[in-house]
Amino acid sequence: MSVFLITGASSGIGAATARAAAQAGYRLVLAARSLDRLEALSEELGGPERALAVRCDVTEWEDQQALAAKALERFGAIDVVFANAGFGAPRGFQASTVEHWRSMVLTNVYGAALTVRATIDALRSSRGHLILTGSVAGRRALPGSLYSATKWAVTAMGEAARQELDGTGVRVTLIEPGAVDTPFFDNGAGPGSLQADDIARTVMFAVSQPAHVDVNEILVRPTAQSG
Ligand code: NJP
Repeated sequence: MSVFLITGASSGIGAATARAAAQAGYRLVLAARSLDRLEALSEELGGPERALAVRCDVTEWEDQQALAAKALERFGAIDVVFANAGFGAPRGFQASTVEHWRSMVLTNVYGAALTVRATIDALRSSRGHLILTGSVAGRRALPGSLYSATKWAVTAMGEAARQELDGTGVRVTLIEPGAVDTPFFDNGAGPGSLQADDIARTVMFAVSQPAHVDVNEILVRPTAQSG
């Protein structure tokens, strides 16, 4: 059974993808800061032999190294890495707080890079698959949105990793969601938005392609999203 590691697995897109991957027969490594929620999900997916819950703050290099080490210790390989942890901020260059900005930039950009750094040797060994959660906002700039700038960085990171890994057998996919109804939004994503399961299916489409097919980007909007 192949091994699927997910950051931001305690909620939303990450949790939905964990359920879809378990359904497809993967063993899971579930990472986030909320260990209680990860353990509940692990139980739901068959317990720690099937889904290992690991507390990991993606902005902490020690946590990321320990995450990769625990995954390898438990399962012996890592086949898919889904660097998905992230969050947003209110738009406006005078909105939010500088502390929130700092945390968002560190999580969305530095955190994703640390996940790649911590797992890239394991991916090379398994000829595995790296998936990053970018955004529609990483493909077009949103007004007053530093969040959008962090996701442009993720877009670049995906392509940078793809070029570094070219020829190794490792595939790299950027998932670029539009509005998805998850706790990402304090007050819901609005009517007609995507559900986390819609993005989970997209991820599973990319990973289930034959080894010679690398789906590099998938941008998914709700049918009714203009921007
Ligand atoms: O949001 P949510 P989504 N270290 O809040 C984790 C992107 N996206 O599923 O640590 C480790 O349900 C947090 O866990 P916890 C978005 O930018 C979304 O929608 O326990 N984990 C939770 O599991 C993000 O990259 C939309 O609090 C950390 C998860 O991240 C990804 O989709 C649109 C962490 C967030 O789950 C998943 O977001 C789009 C840390 N330091 C892109 N900080 C959308 N929803 O519309 C947070 O284009 N997490």
